[in-house]
Amino acid sequence: MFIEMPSDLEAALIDLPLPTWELDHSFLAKSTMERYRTELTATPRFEETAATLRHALTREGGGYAVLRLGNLAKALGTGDRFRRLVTGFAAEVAVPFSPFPRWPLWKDIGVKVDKDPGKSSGIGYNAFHMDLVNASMPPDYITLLCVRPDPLGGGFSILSDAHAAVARLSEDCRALLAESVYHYGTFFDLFSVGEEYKPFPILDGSDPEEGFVRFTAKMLAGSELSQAHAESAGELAEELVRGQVSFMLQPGDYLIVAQRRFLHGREALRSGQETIPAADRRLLLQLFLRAGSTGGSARVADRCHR
Ligand SMILES: O=C(O)CCC(=O)C(=O)O
Ligand SMILES: [Fe+2]
Repeated sequence: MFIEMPSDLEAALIDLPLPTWELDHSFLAKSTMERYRTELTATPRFEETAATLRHALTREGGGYAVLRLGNLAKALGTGDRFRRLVTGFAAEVAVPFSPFPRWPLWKDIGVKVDKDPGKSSGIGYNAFHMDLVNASMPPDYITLLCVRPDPLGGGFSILSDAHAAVARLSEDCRALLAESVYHYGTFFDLFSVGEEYKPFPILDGSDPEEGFVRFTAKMLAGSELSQAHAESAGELAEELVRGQVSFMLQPGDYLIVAQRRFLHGREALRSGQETIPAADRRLLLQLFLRAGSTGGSARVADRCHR
């Protein structure tokens, strides 16, 4: 789901001076949320665009969207002014926050040639996963803002409807995925995502539509799961790939993914990354959102107005 910006909105946003944001612990401050909302709703067609965005994320079968902000990025650069506008759009969906004490809201995901290739800023295939899978309260939304795609042409984003993939599995397989035997990664120094969850069930059965499919294909490698549990997780990984969509994020594209609906990943970057200066390599900025009362009430308002 790609959402183009109306040109009169684009023009108004280029001239809109949003103030620096403030944080309240790890969350975007309520005063900033309100100020941004007041400024943004005064621009032409903003509310309609924000409603389209929320609808793409919450409609049946939906769960991700790409806001095309390339013209704004071109006009404003990708520094603070642009990031404030994008933060304003994010705040129309849910409350922006930073689980990493070291990073103020937006976190860089660059390219490191010597890192584990399958991980966040690695150069390889980043298999289907949800972010912060081993937290008791993972972020409701993950968002990725593309500053620069891979200049060599790799790094397609991949997405798959997690509940649709689960629905294609056998009942026996689903029963194994509902057992609390899975685990992944380490957990320390994280804000506002609850506690470490270990071991966890992939399917928690509480709400088949809205619950997390707590999965990362990365947990399949080298974990001491029983063969039956490992095979079930492997089948889910295969179904996710079978149902995947993929696309290349362009400069200024802003991808938002509802983690309760879709899992995400990345195709490998093209080989030859070490020949590209670090400053010219692919660069994404990551921001997480928590569906709090603001996002929730905004969504209820949408429904009433439609
Ligand atoms: O590089 C990408 O496109 C995705 C990165 C990612 O999923 C992550 O850092 O968790
Ligand atoms: Fe991720």
